Amino acid sequence: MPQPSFPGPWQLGLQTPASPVAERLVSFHTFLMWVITAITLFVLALLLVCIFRFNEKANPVPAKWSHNTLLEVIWTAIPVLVLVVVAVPSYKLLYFMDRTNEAEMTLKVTGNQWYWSYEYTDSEVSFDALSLLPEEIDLAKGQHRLLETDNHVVLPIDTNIRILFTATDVIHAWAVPAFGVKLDNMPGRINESWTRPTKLGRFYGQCSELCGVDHSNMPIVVDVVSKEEFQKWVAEKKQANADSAPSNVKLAAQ
Ligand SMILES: [Cu+2]
Repeated sequence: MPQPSFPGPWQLGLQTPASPVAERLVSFHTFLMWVITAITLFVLALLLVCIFRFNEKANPVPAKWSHNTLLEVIWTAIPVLVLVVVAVPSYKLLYFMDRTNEAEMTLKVTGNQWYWSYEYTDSEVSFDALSLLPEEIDLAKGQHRLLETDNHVVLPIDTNIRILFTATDVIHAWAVPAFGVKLDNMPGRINESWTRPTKLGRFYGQCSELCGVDHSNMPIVVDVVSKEEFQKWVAEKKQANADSAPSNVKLAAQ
C-alpha cells in the first residue's frame, strides 16, 4: 500500500490531492497565492513610495489637490477586475464540487455524537466507525493518534462516488482533505457531494464541525482499493452482516 495521506509535523502546504476536486482546489489555492502575493507587493511598493518620496524632508511643500478622477476610476476598476478574475474560477470549482451527474455508487455518511455511521446504499452494507482508544493505538506500527478507527471506509479507485451527509443529533462535518471533501452533516436534512479517488492508499480525516465534548474523537479512515478488491470487500461485509443478523433479530424481538 502506498504512503498514507495524513497531516505531517510542521506541514505547511495542503495534503497531496487524491481526487479531481482536490487537485483543482490545490491549483486554485496556488493561483490565489500568486494573486495575493502580487497585490501585497504592489501595496508595499506604494507604501514605500509614499514613505520616501512624500516625507517632510523630501517634500517640504505638499500639494493641495484632493481629487483625481482618472486615479479614482483606476483604483475602483482594478480591484473589480481582480475580484472577477478570482470569482470566475471560484464559482466554476464550487459547481464542480457540488455533485456528479454520473454517480456509480453512493456512500451515505451519518454523524452521531460521537462516531460515524456509513451506509453503502447500493449494496446494503452498513457499519459504524468508532475512534480507537489511546491505549489501542500502536504508534510504532505507524498508527496516528486521534486518527484511527475500528472500521475503515473502503472505496474503489477511479469511481464516481456520490456522498450523502446527514446527522442524528447535532451538526457534524465529514471531511477528508486528500479528497477535497468537507461538508456539514445536518440533522434532518441530506447534503450531497462527491469524490473520485485517483490514488490507492489510506486517507485520514476528522469531524470538522464542533459537535460536543468528543468532537476530537471522531476520526475518518478511508482505504482506496482496486475495483476488484472493493467487490470482494462488499461480499465479505454482506456475509458478515448476514451472519450476525439472527442475533440482531433476537435482540430486537426481546
Ligand atoms: Cu462531530
